[in-house]
Amino acid sequence: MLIAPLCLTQRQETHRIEVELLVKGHSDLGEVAPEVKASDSQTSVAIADLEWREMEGDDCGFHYGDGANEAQDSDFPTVERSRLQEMLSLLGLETYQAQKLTLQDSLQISSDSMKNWAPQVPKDLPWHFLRKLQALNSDARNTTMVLDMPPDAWPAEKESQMEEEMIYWDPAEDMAADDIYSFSELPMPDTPVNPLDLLCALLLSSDTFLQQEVLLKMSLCQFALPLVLPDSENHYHTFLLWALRGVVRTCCFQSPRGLGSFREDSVVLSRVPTFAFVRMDVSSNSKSQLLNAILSPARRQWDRFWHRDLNLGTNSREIADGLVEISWFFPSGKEDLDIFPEPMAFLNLRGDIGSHWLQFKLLTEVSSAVFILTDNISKKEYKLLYSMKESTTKYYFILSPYRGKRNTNLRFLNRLIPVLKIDHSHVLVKVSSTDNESFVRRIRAIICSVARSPCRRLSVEDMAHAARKLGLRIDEDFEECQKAKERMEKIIRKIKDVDAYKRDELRLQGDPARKAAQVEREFCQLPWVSEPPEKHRAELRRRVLELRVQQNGQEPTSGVQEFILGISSPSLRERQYFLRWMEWGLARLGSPRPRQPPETLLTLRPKLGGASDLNEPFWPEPLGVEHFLREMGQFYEAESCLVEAGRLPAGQRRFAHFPGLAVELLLGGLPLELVDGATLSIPVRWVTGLLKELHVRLDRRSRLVVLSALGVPGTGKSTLLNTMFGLRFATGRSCSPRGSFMQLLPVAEGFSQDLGCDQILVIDSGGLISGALPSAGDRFELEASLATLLMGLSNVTVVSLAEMKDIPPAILHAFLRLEKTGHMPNYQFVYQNLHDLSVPSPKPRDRRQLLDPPSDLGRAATHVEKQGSSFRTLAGLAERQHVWHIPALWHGAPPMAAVSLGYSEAIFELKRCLLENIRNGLSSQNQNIQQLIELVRRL
Ligand SMILES: Nc1nc2c(ncn2[C@@H]2O[C@H](COP(=O)(O)OP(=O)(O)O)[C@@H](O)[C@H]2O)c(=O)[nH]1
Ligand SMILES: [Mg+2]
Repeated sequence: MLIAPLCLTQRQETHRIEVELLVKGHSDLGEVAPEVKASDSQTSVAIADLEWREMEGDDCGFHYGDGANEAQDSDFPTVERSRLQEMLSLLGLETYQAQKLTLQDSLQISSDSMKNWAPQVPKDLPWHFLRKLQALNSDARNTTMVLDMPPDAWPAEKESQMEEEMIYWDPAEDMAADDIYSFSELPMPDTPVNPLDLLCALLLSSDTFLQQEVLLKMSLCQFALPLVLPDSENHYHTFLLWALRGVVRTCCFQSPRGLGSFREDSVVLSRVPTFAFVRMDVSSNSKSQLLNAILSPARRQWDRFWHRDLNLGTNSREIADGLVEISWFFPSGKEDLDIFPEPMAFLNLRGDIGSHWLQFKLLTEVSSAVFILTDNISKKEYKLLYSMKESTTKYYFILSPYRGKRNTNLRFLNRLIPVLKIDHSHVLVKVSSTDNESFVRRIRAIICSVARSPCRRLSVEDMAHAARKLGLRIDEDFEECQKAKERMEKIIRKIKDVDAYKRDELRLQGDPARKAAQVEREFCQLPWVSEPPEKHRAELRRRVLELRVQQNGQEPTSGVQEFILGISSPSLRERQYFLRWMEWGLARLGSPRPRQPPETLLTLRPKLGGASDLNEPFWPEPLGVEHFLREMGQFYEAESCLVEAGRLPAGQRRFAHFPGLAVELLLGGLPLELVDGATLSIPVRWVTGLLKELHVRLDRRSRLVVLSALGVPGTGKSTLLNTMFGLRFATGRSCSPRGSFMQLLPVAEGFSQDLGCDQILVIDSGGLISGALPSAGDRFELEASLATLLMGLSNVTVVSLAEMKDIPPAILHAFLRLEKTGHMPNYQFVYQNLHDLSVPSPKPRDRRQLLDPPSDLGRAATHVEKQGSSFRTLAGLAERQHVWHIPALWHGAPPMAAVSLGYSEAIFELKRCLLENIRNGLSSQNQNIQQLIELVRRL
């Protein structure tokens, strides 16, 4: 069925006639040129090229280009080449063509990290984008600059365009003559760069890891993601498979029994119906706006796809034509919110299909349906689409016909209908008088019916196969990455059952490690008991040594050896690829991973937190890279213990190089485990080894500030740290790792003098502190001592709390213990609103009364007083406290929600405050690594 407006004005009447003509199939097709002969072979590069060459012969006015063969075309128009060069130099990115921008570059702390600066010149734009994106700020795509830029920052082309405009300006036309003078004084347009150009230029200047990070952050902001990155300069378009791999989504799947379950998976793996939206020649309807409307729930417009109405005065695209973007819909399981019943993907090709034929071909091969928006279907468009006659996708047209071309449109459209095997219901007319809402509803209905029918369902991985066949470059297809993947597969193939693997292959972590940790803990607690008998000490020492001898008698198993080979590859990039592959490979082991919404987790915790068995995990720990590193740590620990005890000559050490390997990974951005999540203890020799190695590697730049986040799991600690600094702590998984992890943030050389340190060591306490009550006995003791340890190491501590919940007693306890020792980190209490915006949160003033930290402190004091601590300390603590209330993370309902601007801005303010405190030296003395090693040993 065609869209036939119900109530017709005179103008609409014209369209009605068109519609009827279309339905009846009337047309005169006499003068259509001979059909283009396509060979029987499958759609291939050669045909695409042949087709457009044939068309070139016609008097078509302009030529369809960008056939696949352009990829090899050496005399590609030089205009294109210079356009990219110009854009890169305008944005200050030309230096990153040989040596690409890396993830570590983007993490550096500099004076800019503290400023909420707005870009002033085009060269600021990439950095502005990266910083805003790192902070998950939905404003990142805004390319508005605050000041006029110097004229010499303008690209030559634009200047000449402006000159032309000045010369040919006709003052008599519609401007008074003296307006010409004011014209020359008008400020330059405030957005000289199209945001899509900025994105393309930045991605072309970034290495694959930074690309991955950019896409991950963009997905959290719910921006559409680039799928095919055009590069006209090098005549290579890149399909971004690797870059998309890191994007993980949680969504609700309807089980056959009607129960919704949450599953977490990488977006490149799920096979979902895919709908492509493309423009042919010109279209008065905006594709991106239409897509945004289709994807936005009722009354809440969210602009996933950037479109020209978003920023005022935006320039046209210079280099981003040919970009294919992808966005997904994921159901939340709440019927009233879900636009579609199942996950779907949407593709958007920027630019016209004739000039981006290769991309268009790809889309027709991977989509369940293709929507073509156009105003014109003339001979050349007819021929173009005729060549798709073998295509098996479903085509739909969205027309906004020019009056004058009505008949031509109809003629060619009617001929296309049998060619593309469609009927009149596939032709929709949208003119300015069409009611937008009902039009969007109609498209959604079409999408739903296609998805219900047996349609093509491809994953992004499948799409990459198709792209490879068409001659596109896949970002994963090079040796280092593939070698790393093979190594990962070699390890993963052997893992049939995670528990059995942990037991058989990661042997040192089992009982021996747990027992050793237990005995060492006892040993450490001895000084608290007055005058322990020397005999007891010796006995404990003997037991530890026995266990370590046992451990040291083992050999690393084949899986561990393969892992060690992977991380000791001489190529830094191969090592990094290997780690990422391992992370994903291991994450998929138990997949599809069931997941509980965060709210459920939080309510479950108090019960679990009461568990008194220290070795009983709160939830099963998934197998991760940290287990392999932990195993290495145990080998090192056992060996060092024997060397210390004189039972092994230092010359016979086999694992002395392990800390060096791990530190390389830390420097490359991998979070390293500090407190072992299985034994809930610090492997002291291993950590000391790591820090010593770090000291050597950092050379003279090793002044360190330690910043930690403490709190109950699920209160958003990791999300907070990641948003604040662009780190990679595991978040949101129902079974995230239990141990605490550290990551290193380099401070820019020019800023370290000002900040007073060269590195910031960030510690995420993970799932250590469950909120156990003092009545939980040993469990509480353990948590309190771990909290003391982490806070003792820190200069700055963020205590993350859920609104309406008390401060975990273990943390309060740690405060009191530390007060006694005289070390007190600078601390901030952060209350996180763990509900989304749809649940009204208490107003700030009410909250203050609801959550009264002093009363929490009072309660804790009652407990601590028993141990002889004074209430005065606590009162002092309460006075000096710093309390933050962070707005809800999500704007809307996950999984379709974007990070809220309020959250992002609040986190930025907190970051600024923390850095300010570090700079002002409010935190206790900044230390070097040597002192930190001392602290670890002492605490
Ligand atoms: N509604 C809401 N959810 C949050 C907030 N912060 C984190 N989350 C979600 O809560 C879950 C746990 O967050 P995570 O950072 O891993 O918490 P952690 O265990 O304390 O490190 C994740 O799914 C987050 O997306 C918040 O401020 N509001
Ligand atoms: Mg966490």
